[in-house]
Amino acid sequence: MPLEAPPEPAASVSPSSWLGRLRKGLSRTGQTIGGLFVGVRVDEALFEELESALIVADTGVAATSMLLDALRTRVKQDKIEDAEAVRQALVQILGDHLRVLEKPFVVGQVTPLVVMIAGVNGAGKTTSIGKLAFTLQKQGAKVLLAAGDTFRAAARQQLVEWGDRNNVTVIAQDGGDSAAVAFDAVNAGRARGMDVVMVDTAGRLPTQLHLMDELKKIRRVIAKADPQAPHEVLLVVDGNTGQNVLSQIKAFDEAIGLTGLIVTKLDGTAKGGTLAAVAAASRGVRPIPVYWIGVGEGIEDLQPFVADEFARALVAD
Ligand SMILES: Nc1nc2c(ncn2[C@@H]2O[C@H](COP(=O)(O)OP(=O)(O)OP(=O)(O)O)[C@@H](O)[C@H]2O)c(=O)[nH]1
Ligand SMILES: [Mg+2]
Repeated sequence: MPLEAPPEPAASVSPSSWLGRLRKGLSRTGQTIGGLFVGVRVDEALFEELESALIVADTGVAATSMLLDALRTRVKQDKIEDAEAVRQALVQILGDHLRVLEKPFVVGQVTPLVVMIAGVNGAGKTTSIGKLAFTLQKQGAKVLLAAGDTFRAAARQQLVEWGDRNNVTVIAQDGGDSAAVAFDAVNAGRARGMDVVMVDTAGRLPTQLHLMDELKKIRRVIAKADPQAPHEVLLVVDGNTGQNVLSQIKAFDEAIGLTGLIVTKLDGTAKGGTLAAVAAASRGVRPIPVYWIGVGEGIEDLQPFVADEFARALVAD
């Protein structure tokens, strides 16, 4: 049975506070996208400015031209003459464009839900696991963590600290094999009636083929503990990565079959357009949803991705 809906957020994590951080991050382009629409006429110059601003925000050429075409059509059809109304139309069009990436992260249909986390070095994997443990626990889920990053003792320690903060158990081995840690964790998760088992892994570049092979092995060994697992294979990407994120997604997807993304550090990036590029690249292929976005370093700084909210933040007035 699906777990109950999450409780209302506390005042300290009101949507306005994290949306504010998201907006502030996304507006670091010097000139904000929303700012383009203030006190100007609706003419070709506005569309040109908008095109550059979207490119600067790393929206990519394909998504930028899709969005601009849709906006021009809308402006013409609806005979929009007011710049603020154009901004609002863009928010709507961008929200619709991003919706392909929106999908709720469902916990409780299988137990334990085994979640494998991968990504390049420093993307925010371990931090996101810590935040996610907090979020899922708040929804009533029993969570177990696996310190699959066995390369560095400090990495293990970092996850153990997140475990302490959340009061959840962390399965770890001294210098052991990461696939073995993951295997133990899935078995322990089942034996202890856990709802979610999250497996951290060491950072790696898609070009480090032996490390990509190791990731495949971790996936295979998890399936030996539970043939249906891992149920979720998440790639954590740094929101500052820009267009390179597309090749990261492709490489990790080919290696381990991704089911979703976590996009971090959106509180400090001017590259929010990247998600529009990801959405454009998802057209006609299996989209890999963005389950969560990271908007800070704190335990509560993880939010579900909501296309309309993101569009509003990116094109804030
Ligand atoms: N501002 C901000 N910082 C973040 C966010 N997510 C992670 N970080 C920071 O990014 C840094 C790296 O985070 P980690 O969680 O250690 O990244 P990792 O992917 O586990 O790194 P490796 O295990 O070394 O590959 C830390 O300083 C985090 O606090 C976020 O959403 N916003
Ligand atoms: Mg880590």
